Amino acid sequence: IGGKNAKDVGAHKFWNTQPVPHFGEEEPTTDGWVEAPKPIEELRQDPYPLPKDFEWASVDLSNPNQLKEVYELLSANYVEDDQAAFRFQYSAEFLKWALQPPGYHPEWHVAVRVASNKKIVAFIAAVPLQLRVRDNILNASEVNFLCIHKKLRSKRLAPVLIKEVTRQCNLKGVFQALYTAGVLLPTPVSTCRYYHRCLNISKLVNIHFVSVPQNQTLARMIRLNKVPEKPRLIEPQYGMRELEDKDVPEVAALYERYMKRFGMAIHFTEEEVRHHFLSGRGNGPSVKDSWKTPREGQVVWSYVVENPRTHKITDFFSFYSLPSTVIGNTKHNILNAAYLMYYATEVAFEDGAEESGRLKKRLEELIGDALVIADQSKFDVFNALTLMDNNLFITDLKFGGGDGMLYYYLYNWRTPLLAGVTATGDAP
Ligand code: NHW
Repeated sequence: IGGKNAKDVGAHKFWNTQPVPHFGEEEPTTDGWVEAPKPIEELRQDPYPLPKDFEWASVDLSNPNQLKEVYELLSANYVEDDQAAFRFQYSAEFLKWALQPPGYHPEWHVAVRVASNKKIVAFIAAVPLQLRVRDNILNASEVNFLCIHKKLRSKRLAPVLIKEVTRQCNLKGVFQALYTAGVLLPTPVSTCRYYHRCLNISKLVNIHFVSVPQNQTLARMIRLNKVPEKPRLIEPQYGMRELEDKDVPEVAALYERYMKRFGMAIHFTEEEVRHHFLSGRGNGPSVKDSWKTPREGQVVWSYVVENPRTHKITDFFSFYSLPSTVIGNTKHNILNAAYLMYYATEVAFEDGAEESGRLKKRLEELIGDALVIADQSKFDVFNALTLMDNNLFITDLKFGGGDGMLYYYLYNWRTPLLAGVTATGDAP
């Protein structure tokens, strides 16, 4: 910590006041809070003051009108890439899925409205989770969807939103949080790079997501990136199929066991596994050949491999849909992107599986099939970060390194830099 960032010391007026490790400090050697938790009666009871003309509101995402208001704020004002060519376009279904997990608190969905016309101009959200950081299980929150309307930028409103959501978390006895950002702040616990597996080459070239390398032609690029039409493991002798409700206990156990491989992981109860892997799947029953036709409003794709002989679940993988608006392209206005979520395989627990390359081979089979399913579901690109075991398959499955980084942060928790989370992530 420090080093290259030493120039930033003192530059973060807001973050310098917060219980996070600051740039220039020694890297922590032990784990623990920065600021002790406070008893509830010592906490600030009133919301932080907002500039005049604005007021706080908690958003009820079960109310379709309010959900739409948040969706519209984010569609027009949320994260863009450095060139302002793409902007995340989370769907309303996605927002409900991400922000209403088991045990969510409506008070943690914080909006700022214009007092006169009630228009939502800023938003920040937190959801509860149990986070394991090395050997500690933290009763924490995950903060996301911080967004301020473009017309209200650079007015120091973000610190007020962050302080207010912190206050709401504290009021429920939560004093630690996990958050990620594409920008470098004090101080990441881990750093990941985005990797992209191009599927719809001609569209990706047309919208300037990628370009044809000088020594190549478009036709050759298309040929090189072609994926099979049918997932391999879907053949009955392998036993891959869509996740079903009855699999939840086994998948939860396999997830838990696999995630022990990494220094930091979210702990999921069975109810949470059901929510994150099943409930985001949209309407309609499980259909035969579902891998060819997404359901309406489908946010998440989850598949398991059931050993046809023992009927045990041996593997699973999942990915979610997060489209981006293509800014200023006349032919295409949406980039359909799939993002790799969680996966696990029993192969990881076999002796010597890593050294012998068996784990790599199995992950290539699983994620290779995820690519096929995503391609059949008309995704243009499949994204993954340099975390978990992703470095074992990204190169051979033809992912390419992007320019985007994702920094992982903990609020009010010190821990030495986490290597487990970034398999091949470059240090900042
Ligand atoms: S990252 C996505 C963030 N959102 C966007 O990028 C959307 C487009 N941009 C905007 O809407 C995923 C605005 O530019 C935002 C900043 C709102 C980003 N995280 O109001 P000012 C998340 O949602 C600091 C944290 O003038 P603005 C995670 C910045 O460093 N801090 O700026 C969210 C500066 O502080 P400094 C960020 O451009 C995690 C101050 O804000 C930040 O009008 C939140 C400037 O404020 C970011 N992404 O609005 C933390 N971007 O000290 C949760 C800028 O450097 C912490 N800043 O002077 C945990 C809380 C819960 C604890 C529970 C115990």
